[in-house]
Amino acid sequence: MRRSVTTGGRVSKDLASQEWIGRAMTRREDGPLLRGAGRFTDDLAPAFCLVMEVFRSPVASARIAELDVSEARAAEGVHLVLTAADLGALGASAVNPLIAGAPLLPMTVLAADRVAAAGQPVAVIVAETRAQAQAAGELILFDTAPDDPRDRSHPVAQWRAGDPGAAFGAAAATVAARIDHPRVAPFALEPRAVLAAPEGDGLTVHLSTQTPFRARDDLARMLGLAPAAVRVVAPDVGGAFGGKASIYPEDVLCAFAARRLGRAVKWTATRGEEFLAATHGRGAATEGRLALDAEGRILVLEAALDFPLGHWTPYSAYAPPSNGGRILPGPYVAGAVEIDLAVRTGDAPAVNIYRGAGRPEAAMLIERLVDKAAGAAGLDPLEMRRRNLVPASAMPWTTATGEVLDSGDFAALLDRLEALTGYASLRERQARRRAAGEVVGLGLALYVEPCGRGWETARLTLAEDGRVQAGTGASAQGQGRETALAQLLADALGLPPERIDVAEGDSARLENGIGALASRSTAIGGSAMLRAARALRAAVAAELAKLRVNDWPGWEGAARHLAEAGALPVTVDETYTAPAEAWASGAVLAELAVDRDTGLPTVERITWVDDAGRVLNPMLVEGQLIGGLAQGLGAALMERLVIDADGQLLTGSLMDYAVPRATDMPGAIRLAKQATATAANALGAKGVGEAGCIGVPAALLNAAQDALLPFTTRDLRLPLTSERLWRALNGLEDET
Ligand code: SMO
Repeated sequence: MRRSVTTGGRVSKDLASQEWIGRAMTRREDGPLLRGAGRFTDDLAPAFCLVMEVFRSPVASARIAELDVSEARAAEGVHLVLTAADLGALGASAVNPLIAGAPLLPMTVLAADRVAAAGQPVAVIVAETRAQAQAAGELILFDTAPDDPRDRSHPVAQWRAGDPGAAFGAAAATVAARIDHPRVAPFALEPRAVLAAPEGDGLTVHLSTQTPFRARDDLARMLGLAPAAVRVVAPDVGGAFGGKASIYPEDVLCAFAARRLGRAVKWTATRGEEFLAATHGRGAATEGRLALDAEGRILVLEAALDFPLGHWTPYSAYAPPSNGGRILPGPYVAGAVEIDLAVRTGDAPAVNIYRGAGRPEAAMLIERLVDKAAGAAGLDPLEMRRRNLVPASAMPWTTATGEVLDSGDFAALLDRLEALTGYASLRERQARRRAAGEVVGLGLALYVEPCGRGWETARLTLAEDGRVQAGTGASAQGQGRETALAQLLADALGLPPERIDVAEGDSARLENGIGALASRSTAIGGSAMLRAARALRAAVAAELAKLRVNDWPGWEGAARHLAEAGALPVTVDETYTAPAEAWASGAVLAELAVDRDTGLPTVERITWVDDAGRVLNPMLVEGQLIGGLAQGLGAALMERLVIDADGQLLTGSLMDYAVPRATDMPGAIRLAKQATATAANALGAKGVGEAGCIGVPAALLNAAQDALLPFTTRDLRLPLTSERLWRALNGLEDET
């Protein structure tokens, strides 16, 4: 038989054809979702399932003086009430130690002596119905005494390169910027939900999660079970964005209650609980300075970054601060750097990853500084960038923070953006509109999006019916992964996609896996699948050879031969570890108008050139880019969680917290692709999932500052609401 299995590792050798990859195939996932036949965790209603409600502290920073649940326990329909005293010793939640020596604060499942944040779980009630559980919650006696608020800053990391002091001394100009990122909600359309059911000696847990295997390991450790005794299934998941990447107290409590009662128990968050008690995103205070030479080249980048953590550290809590520091130079050559990173612990809701996870914070600070530097150097912002970009010929490039940019052509991104937008004529048009009294700005931003570190798993089975069944550790929450991997496998195996089933989101299906996060799942999960396809071809060929079938009979023929010999199913497992991190990149131009009388911002157009390497399905990529753009626009223009001095969340509903709606989207979005090759993974793919949250807010902030340049040069505060823009237009200070 002909076999194309090689050891060279070049992607082309692993693909029998290139017929399906690159096609804008319709998502196979969409039919059931559009017909209302999707099955989310809250849709699952096993017989005799009980309902859990969480009793939360109404205050922050307080000692618990009284907690009496006896009346609640006796209430109608109530099966169980749990307080911290009832839990006994639980295992600790895990934290990814991305920054050596940084404080790790395991979750408090139920507050025992002290509450740090309002909304922190104090007790849970398990009852026949939600109404009964809520009524019983009213019977809980809870009294607190105020305690001093805790707030502590911890210096955790520094990046130093070159001689920053000397560079500042020799500088022709210096610029500084400060950006405070509001806390925001990761805001998945589907709130968190968990359904735990006893299963033999263990548990089956349906969970709205982006990391089922990690949830399995965490639940097992915290409940004192073997990982194999816990099965976590992520059914349809309605978005996650980092907010469902780490285990929560409610997940542990639901599983604990199900084991205690020997009954299925379900908990579904309300929207209010999501704002209050799901992890938050962003919230960092960032300051930076650039020193420039006489030609506008960056001599040194100096920054102080202060990232909030809150009162516990979820698994990925250190991803935002770590990314915020290491990515800060972005696509630019910075001769020297001096970056200080601190994290803040204390009485506030926990902050975890949210789409971008430190990348947006880094991009916004460096892009704002570069725009200010352009002003100081008397250069157009586009020319300023051109002078400072890492050249494609220098790839792989080690940045001043020690990161290795594997690939990319930033100058080509900028050239393409300039050509697509007719940049020079846009500047002329802006001048004409300004002269006519309009408030209009152009904002540029480049970004890098590191993605695809680490490992992911894949399993392939040639089944008895001749179909290929694929299982991936890279789960999905609406990305269309099943469609994309079927396309990849179709080319890798030489089979039409309809003959390939793809499944994800079930810890029983594979030994292990990671999930969907960090813009990594196509790059790493796809590479694992590519290697599994190679292994399946080899395994099937070996089985055929035993039967003395030496000419490749095609997949149907192979299945027939092997079925007759009783040799099916044939299953292979692959764990793929990427040899390096892939760096996606892009360039964005935002055109923004601000109403002179009301301050209302209108995003007239976004033009965006993105480099994601090899693309499996351009329609899915476009969906990721536009979805990320919407969330990036929300962060820049409207989203802000407000916690007052007493620790009360003032923005706990959609009446108070603005998320972008269809009418807030730009008047026009123009997307263009550039693909530079990467050898950082077998597939040659880079990420796109977070790109919109990274480049778009930075471009919008620069556009707003540019629009207001005739009125003020002060650093605008985020989000760029109409009130703030109106105040800036009228020379008034911000009120809040
Ligand atoms: S913020 Mo993403 O889900 O790594």
